Amino acid sequence: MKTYENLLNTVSRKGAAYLILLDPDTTLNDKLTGFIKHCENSGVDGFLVGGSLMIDGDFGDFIERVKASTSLPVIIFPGSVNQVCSSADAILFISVVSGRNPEHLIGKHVLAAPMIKKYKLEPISTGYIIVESGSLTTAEYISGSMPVPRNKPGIAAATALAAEYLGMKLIYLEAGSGADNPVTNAMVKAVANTCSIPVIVGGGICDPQTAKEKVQSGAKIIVTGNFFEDEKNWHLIKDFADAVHIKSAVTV
Ligand code: 1GP
Repeated sequence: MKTYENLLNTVSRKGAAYLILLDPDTTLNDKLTGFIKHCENSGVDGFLVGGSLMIDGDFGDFIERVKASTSLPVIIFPGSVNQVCSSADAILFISVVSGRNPEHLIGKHVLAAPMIKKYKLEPISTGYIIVESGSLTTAEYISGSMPVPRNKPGIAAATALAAEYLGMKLIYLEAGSGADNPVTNAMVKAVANTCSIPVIVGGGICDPQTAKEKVQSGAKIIVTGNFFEDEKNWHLIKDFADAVHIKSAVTV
């Protein structure tokens, strides 16, 4: 449970943790190491690595490149069973609890579990709630599941509570990568007030103020991906990290 406990420590010290999603299909090629160093120097707390398609290259190689570039936690955010590999620190063991597709509730897990054990990866059981965000997202399409309506926080809260009662360690409220709209503050509040496990919020967060609002609504981990695929935005990474770290801001 080392990586999970590290995350909880970060949340308790800083108020919330800020993770950057690295997608091997879209992230930066020869600029990867520079980007990771920039993230480290800007106060990012760790990296999620994963993608829905994995069209190019080798996922294991990509993880090794990331691990070689940082001492921060590197956590697999698997788009498929092929993305279970040995060199990461942990893997989000995701069940798409917003959907009713058995493959994403238990099927893929049966295939992945023996590999996770063999590689001695730390599995972090995560209830993944896909939220409708304006137009069909890759997460909705690939998982073959219906999202929670964005104006129904009660459904998200009940779903998250069920995931907690099933023993999951994190809730991930996902609007989808590149979402038109992030998950609403009302939904983040409803879920955070209902559950006692940490809530991750990601998808469509494109400015520090929005990240801060999600934390003020109760999110404990913020994830951004797409926004920093454009190098022109890199100078804002520290602003995002500072916005997420609400405790640090108060004590400085
Ligand atoms: C997607 O929540 C992550 O799974 C991040 O989304 O790429 O829109 O920041 P963005």
